[in-house]
Amino acid sequence: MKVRSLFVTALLSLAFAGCGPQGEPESQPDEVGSDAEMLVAAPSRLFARPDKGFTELTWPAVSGAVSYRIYSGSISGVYSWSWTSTTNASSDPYAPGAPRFYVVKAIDAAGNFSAASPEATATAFANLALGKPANQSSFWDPNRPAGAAVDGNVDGHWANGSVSSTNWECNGCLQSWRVDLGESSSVYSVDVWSSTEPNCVNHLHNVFTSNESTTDPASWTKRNDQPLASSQPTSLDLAGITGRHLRVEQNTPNLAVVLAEVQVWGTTKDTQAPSTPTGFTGAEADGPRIDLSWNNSNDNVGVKGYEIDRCIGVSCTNWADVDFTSNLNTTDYWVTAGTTYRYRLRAKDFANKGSSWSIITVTVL
Ligand SMILES: [Ca+2]
Ligand SMILES: [Ca+2]
Repeated sequence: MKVRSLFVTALLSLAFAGCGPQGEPESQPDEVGSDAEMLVAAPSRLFARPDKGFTELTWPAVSGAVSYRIYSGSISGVYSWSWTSTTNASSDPYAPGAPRFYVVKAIDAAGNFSAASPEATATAFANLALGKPANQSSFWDPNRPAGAAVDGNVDGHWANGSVSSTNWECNGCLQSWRVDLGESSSVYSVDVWSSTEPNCVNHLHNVFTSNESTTDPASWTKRNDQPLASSQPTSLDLAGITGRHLRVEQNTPNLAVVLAEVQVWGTTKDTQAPSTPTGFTGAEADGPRIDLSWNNSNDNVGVKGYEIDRCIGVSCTNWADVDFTSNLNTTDYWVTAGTTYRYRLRAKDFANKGSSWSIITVTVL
């Protein structure tokens, strides 16, 4: 029985697992002893969403469940760790930067376990800048090196030794700081921690990235032209750009770049598009309206959401936006009786790569 062999695999893996930050070795013979007691339904879906150093897991609540057991591992179908959640959401801070695979089971009041949910996978974003080679346009003193902004310490107090600083004066130039991530990477967001010294807060900085092996400022792409926020850190959403180098630059001549820490959240370059969503259906309902639903796609890093377009006519191609959602359904209320609509659906990952389209046609009677 497929479910049973999954349980046995999980238990064998758990028995030989080492230590970890959240998962705990399974010690109760719960699943094996309850294989005839599938009284509670399995979670119908599992969503794994990558974030900064962890993965967020959510699933539809199961009627009759009092808690849930989440299983994770680095190989599809083999789960090395498990832990319990009393709600239908949990997060996994384990192994950022590498794919993790998950299933979840519901547990009822009598301690019976359900079968496993469908498997989900995600790669949590890692801080790609941590400990990487950094440089700056000038140096204030040996105790404020460029590397202090990638040492893993966000302490912004000048005296505590974890802040980088350029000089101030430079004949009217714009001082800058930069880091080399070592390889072309998929970058999703950047957190810039300013120094917290009163004369350093709210300095204006710009952030540039480059995928080229060059330090020529003119060839880099500016990613923001706004002052960094006064709150810590300033977070920039880079929507899965490809980049290797990142530069933080003053926009005022003769002011220093003073940085407590720069965190570049991403993964190795993501070249794999999500799988095409299956089970795309559209049902006409009173209103009139069309209810659209589909099954989830998978991706090596994570599915950010689903793009839905429509056009009018059986063979139309002039697509217009309907929705972009991380849910597995949406409703089109802007429909007219006697009209045929064509819908297309695709998954997009965090690097903005799209799956192939699924296309259906729905007629409103
Ligand atoms: Ca630091
Ligand atoms: Ca991908």
